[in-house]
Amino acid sequence: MNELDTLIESARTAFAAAAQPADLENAKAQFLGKAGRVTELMRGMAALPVEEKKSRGAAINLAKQAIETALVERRQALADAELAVQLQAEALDVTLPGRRREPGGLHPVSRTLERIEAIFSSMGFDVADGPEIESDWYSFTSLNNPPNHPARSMQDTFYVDLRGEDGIPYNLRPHTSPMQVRYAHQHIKRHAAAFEAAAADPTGNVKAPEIRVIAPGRTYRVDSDATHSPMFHQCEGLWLGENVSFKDLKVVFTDFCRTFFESDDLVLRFRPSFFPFTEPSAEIDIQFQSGPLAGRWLEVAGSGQVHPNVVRHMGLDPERYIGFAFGMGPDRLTMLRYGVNDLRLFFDGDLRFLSQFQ
Ligand code: 2U9
Repeated sequence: MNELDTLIESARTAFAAAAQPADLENAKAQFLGKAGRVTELMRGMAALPVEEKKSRGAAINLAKQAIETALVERRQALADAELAVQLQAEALDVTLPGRRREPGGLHPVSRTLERIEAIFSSMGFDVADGPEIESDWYSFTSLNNPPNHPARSMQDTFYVDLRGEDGIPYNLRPHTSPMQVRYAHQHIKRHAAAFEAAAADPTGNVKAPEIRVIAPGRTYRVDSDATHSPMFHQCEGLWLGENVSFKDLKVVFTDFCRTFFESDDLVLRFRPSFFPFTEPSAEIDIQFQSGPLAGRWLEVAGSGQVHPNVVRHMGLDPERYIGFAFGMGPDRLTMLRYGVNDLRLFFDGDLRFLSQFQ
């Protein structure tokens, strides 16, 4: 092997030994750089006789080209290896299952609220919705709560840091009844001509449109255990007219319970009770005749004939307008319907529980 072949061979070996691009550039300098071996050989030609210079120059050039080719090949090999490592590191397993979006669904209590709304709508009730932050007048005074009633205390009701015109802080509504008082005010305004005509008619034959409304929604009380949550749901109902009686309450509520629980032989019991906003008042219990809850009396609602003071606060004459109201807890109705024994499960947001209702 001649001197030039040996040089090419040692360049190839040096390039092959370079594990990194920077090592390779250092190796290149040893052979092709200003002080490199090839440059040295070129300089050595100066001492040669003219006739030898040509062939020697051509041979050195060939050797130089061979070294440059080896360099380019090694550069490419290092770049390929680097790319291969990167591809390996960033490899995607296209056989992994995708991140699917699970189908969502309505919260069980929302399903109950929709059911209640559908049933009462079919009986001609409007559905009213309104503020959850209420004034003292709407939450308590309009509903015939005396000024010192314990429901007004901070042990029972949440207050916000904002006072109404009366100087009393606003509260988080403890029931949805204020909404029905608001609804009555709107209803009377909307049908003002009819109410005036009815009031002016000496025969009593002219009637204003009745108030028939339910108010479902969130309510708040200072209370927390397995059967009470500081935020809970209520649905109250109100039917006021000139000839609406307790009999109508019994018919409406029996029909509602039988439809809601899909149980035609379910029976109701009205038990005397007391509420400031109704007089007389009654608790409503139901009894299933079959199924897991058969035979037990279960309390599902409160009710009563609307108190004359409340009728007056709604803007109506209690000598003329009479009717009934009721209130129930959709959370409790949901527990009964699905056999859930801890109210807190509804508000923990645990999908293992919630997804069972889809
Ligand atoms: C107006 C006048 C009267 C609504 C009524 C009840 C009886 C009642 C409870 C049931 C379960 C609340 O969620 S609960 O704890 N409610 O017992 N509510 S009568 O009476 C009204 C409503 C509006 C204008």
